[in-house]
Amino acid sequence: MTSDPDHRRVLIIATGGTIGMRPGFAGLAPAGDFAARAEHALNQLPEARRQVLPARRFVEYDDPIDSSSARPAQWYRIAGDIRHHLEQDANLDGVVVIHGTDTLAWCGASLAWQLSALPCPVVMTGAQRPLEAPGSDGPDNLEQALMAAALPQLQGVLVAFGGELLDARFARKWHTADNLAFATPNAEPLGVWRTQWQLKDGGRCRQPHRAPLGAASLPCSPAGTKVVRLTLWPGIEAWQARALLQGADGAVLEAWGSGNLPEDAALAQALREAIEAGTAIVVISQCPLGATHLANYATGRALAATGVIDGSDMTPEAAFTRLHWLLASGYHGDTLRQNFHP
Ligand code: ASN
Repeated sequence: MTSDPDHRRVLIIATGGTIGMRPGFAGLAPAGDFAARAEHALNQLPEARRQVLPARRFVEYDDPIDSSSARPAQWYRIAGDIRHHLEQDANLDGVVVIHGTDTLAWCGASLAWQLSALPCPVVMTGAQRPLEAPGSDGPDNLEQALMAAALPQLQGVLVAFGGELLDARFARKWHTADNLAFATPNAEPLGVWRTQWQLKDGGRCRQPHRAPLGAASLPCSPAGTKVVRLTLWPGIEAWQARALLQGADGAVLEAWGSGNLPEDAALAQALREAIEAGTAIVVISQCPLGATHLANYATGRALAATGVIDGSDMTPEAAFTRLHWLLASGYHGDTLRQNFHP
């Protein structure tokens, strides 16, 4: 551990992503030695900024990945590691997770469901460019994540990126290249960085519209859990939906507007059959802003009548990861439905 005047202590778990990549013949690829490289980058910060950084220690995965290759098992691994280290070291004040941006929002949402009862904040960050690239956003993001993880008033899983602090349950990757890579279309940022974090509303997270389950250590069978994403397109046919839903434990149905299905009895029947066969289907909107209102239109009511679970204003990332986690933890049928909508 490095030391700091206020003795705040943060654990950094480095899982991969562009921030730790190095250029190679085939393009940017994951590289090791993250702790030393990150410390070197932090050492380049002006003295006044370095001095207020919390004490920190690193846990570096020896198989860092491009997060475009992440599978749900990775989310469960990271949550397990966070729990393990917090149990081992009661003096930790926060955790930073270094992650690739491509699926950071997915991992962040999953961690939020899994780690609902943690005593300290978990802050996800990464970068659009490697630490050593000219003009990299990596050092600033790392600094901002460390500073957020050391704030005693914060809790839950957060994303610190490009000068904004976001609630991970609502976050989405919003830009392929900008420093401001994430957005929470259905929630205000929790804070903005102006040489230090300025928290809005004291940094309080928006109340979850679904109460988190308290049991953080439920048995998980991630490998055996199959969740699919079914995005409607104009002209989708029942056989196409049926093919995707075949054998799925769960599905996130991204419907039109306020939650509408094409007027197609065969398509509605395909959904009904899947639900009767045990597939849990959560419906959300394809619109990035706003919530579903299934009762508005006849087409929405037809969808509601199939027995889908209404995901309201959840992002695809939030709906998918919550469904995956509940299913992997053994919830199904009515129990799953009740816990999705407490
Ligand atoms: N492909 C990278 C990743 O997700 C993108 C990044 O981190 N900026 O690991």
